Amino acid sequence: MALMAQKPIILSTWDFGINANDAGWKILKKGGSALDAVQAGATVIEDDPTISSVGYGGYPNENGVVQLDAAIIDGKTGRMGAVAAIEGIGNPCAVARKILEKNKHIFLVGDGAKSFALKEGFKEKYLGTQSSMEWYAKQLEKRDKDNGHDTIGVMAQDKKGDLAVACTTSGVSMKWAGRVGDSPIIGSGLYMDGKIGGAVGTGVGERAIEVCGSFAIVEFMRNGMSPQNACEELVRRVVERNNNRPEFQLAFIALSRDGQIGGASIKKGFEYAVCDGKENKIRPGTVYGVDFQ
Ligand code: SD4
Repeated sequence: MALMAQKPIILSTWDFGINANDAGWKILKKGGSALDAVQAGATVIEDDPTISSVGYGGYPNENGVVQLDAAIIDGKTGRMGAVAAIEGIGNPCAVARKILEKNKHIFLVGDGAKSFALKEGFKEKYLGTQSSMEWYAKQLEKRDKDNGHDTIGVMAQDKKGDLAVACTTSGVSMKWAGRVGDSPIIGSGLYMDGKIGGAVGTGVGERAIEVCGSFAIVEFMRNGMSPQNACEELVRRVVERNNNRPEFQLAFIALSRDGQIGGASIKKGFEYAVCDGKENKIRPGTVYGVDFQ
């Protein structure tokens, strides 16, 4: 059953989505824009060193270097910005927002993204923490066994009814240097059409890229599906594409222009936080694949 929501609303992936929603809600309740709200939600998670999959303290790649991916889309103007494999900048979502504002390019990667950020006044920062580097040292001994991932994806609708989406991540842990996941790829990790709604994903990005996951969900909604049904349909497609035996997690949440929300995942354990001002609460996504754990 589709879950109805009221304007304004903000929803974010995983349990730490509660903190992202709190930060975004401060903006929404004052009549601020969905775009500012989703950026604020992403930023608070990037800045938290205890969240090991996003921003400062995020999972390093196989060389022990933190390379971050982020993107943001404004449903009101249709503008977007994204960065991938950016090093030494703790707030990649804010860099993506700058790109959106310049409205010349959409996607900057690696060194170019970093130089752009420095030119725009962002400060260089070492993104490792004691605990992330201890974790890395342990991973070197058991390479390929761990596949940690937990992207923050935030979507909001403001009082005026405008929509926005952002996501930010350090990507899958121990990824190859230069690997780009779904999170900064428009249409894969996130998508927003201001007239229809948006979607944002989390999990193993390669599997989301293969199906243009977020774009597909928005197209399902355009064709009349509720956000919940659209997320489930996409998850079903991914399950089928992987011989009906996926051993990875992939999850999406969606928000429609008329304020409905939904969320679905392949495996158990996915949850998302929804804040409508009355409460900021965790909900489980529906599960469509087989749980192998
Ligand atoms: C990626 N999708 O880089 C991201 C990682 C992630 O929840 O979501 N984690 O593939």
